[in-house]
Amino acid sequence: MIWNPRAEAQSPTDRAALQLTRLQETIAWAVGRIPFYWERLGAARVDRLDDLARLPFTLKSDLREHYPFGLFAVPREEIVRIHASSGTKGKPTVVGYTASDMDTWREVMARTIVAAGGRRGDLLQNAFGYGLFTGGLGFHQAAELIGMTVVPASSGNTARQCLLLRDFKPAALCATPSFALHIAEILAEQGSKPEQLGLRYGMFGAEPWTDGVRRALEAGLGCPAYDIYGLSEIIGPGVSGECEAREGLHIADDHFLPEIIDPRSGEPLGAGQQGELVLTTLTKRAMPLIRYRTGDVTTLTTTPCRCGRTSARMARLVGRADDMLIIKGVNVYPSEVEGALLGVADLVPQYLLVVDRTAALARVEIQVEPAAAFLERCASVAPDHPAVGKLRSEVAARLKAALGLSVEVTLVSPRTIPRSEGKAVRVVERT
Ligand code: DLL
Repeated sequence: MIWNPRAEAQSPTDRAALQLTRLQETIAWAVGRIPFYWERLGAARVDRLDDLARLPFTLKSDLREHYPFGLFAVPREEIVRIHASSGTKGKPTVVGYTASDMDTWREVMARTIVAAGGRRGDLLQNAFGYGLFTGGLGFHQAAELIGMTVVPASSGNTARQCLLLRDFKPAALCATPSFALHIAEILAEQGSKPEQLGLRYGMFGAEPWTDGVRRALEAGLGCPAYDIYGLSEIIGPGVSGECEAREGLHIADDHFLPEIIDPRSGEPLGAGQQGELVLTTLTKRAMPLIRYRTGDVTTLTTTPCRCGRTSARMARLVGRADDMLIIKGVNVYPSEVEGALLGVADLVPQYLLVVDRTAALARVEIQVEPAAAFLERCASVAPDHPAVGKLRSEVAARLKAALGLSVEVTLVSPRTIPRSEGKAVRVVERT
């Protein structure tokens, strides 16, 4: 089922015409109302979509420099909602929405929920955090629009989440993939069988996750897992999401125009080439953004999808350009480490990458935890136990093959690696 067939299955030619009109309107709106864009873009003219590539980028630092409300295009009184991203590096990034932006957000999020299987009347357990983070409310308001029953569980309190899953029997669960893994782990400990839960679909996002985590979630929760992407600066969740084909995430490109650029040179890259995703909002009124560098690394495709939606699709994210670690001259994304680890049956799907740069040559340690089956066989994580040695060598060999990097593997006791209730921290750098 398609939530809005007229928009989602629109012919590519009609959509391109719509995108151009909306782009011109957005530029005029931003230049006329936001001093930052007036100075940046002045008399810039866009006669064709390709002309966009000549305009300057907007960076996250531009948002920080205009903290908190300096990039709003409307008086504060016309803003009906404010959200902010977590701000691990200083002040949070603040975003605002007009009433019409809220309609847009509900619309694009409704599309992604329906693409994942959401239907009127379904019960949704929403385990994304409510608050300044866009996850909780982003799902909540769209699920209500569809006519679903929302359980606003919010993040955290894993035992309560498990109780609600067992007693309410929701059709769907949404959460960060790392928190959902933790929920699945506790359910298994409590002896709940995935098929008894009766979940029909799960919607996960807000952090990078691999197909290995997808398989672990599907096994642990007993339902297909769909990837949903978004970022507060652009709108929140709902920028893109997977359909039942799960061959890329459909971008709501009548609202957000995607480009892929080379993160070093800033030059545009073609379809199928991996690079940094740049997004331009086409309908946002409170805080339009032109050529916003997301920092997220992916590829774009416009090949037809069997679901009938005609939008551009993006591949599952490799990670963020700034999450890429350079270790002994080798470029490593945490997601590649995860991909290599998750094929090992004797490990639980949790890891911590510790990069110690205090010595001249960086030392990399990967901490992994044994699965219950391994502990039943050998009841030890001591490094000198032969089975532990064998497991450590297997993991080291896999990482070497996947990353070309020698990594020290430590098997830690069960539950040593901190479990996430929101966005997981998988990398610790000591400098
Ligand atoms: O994480 C919005 C969101 C909420 C998306 C719920 C999906 C579900 P921010 O907190 O602003 O917004 O963080 C945005 O998170 O630039 C990506 O680096 C990362 N991210 C979001 N979705 C995915 C995903 C929300 N599906 C940043 N896969 C983005 C990988 C993701 N990374």
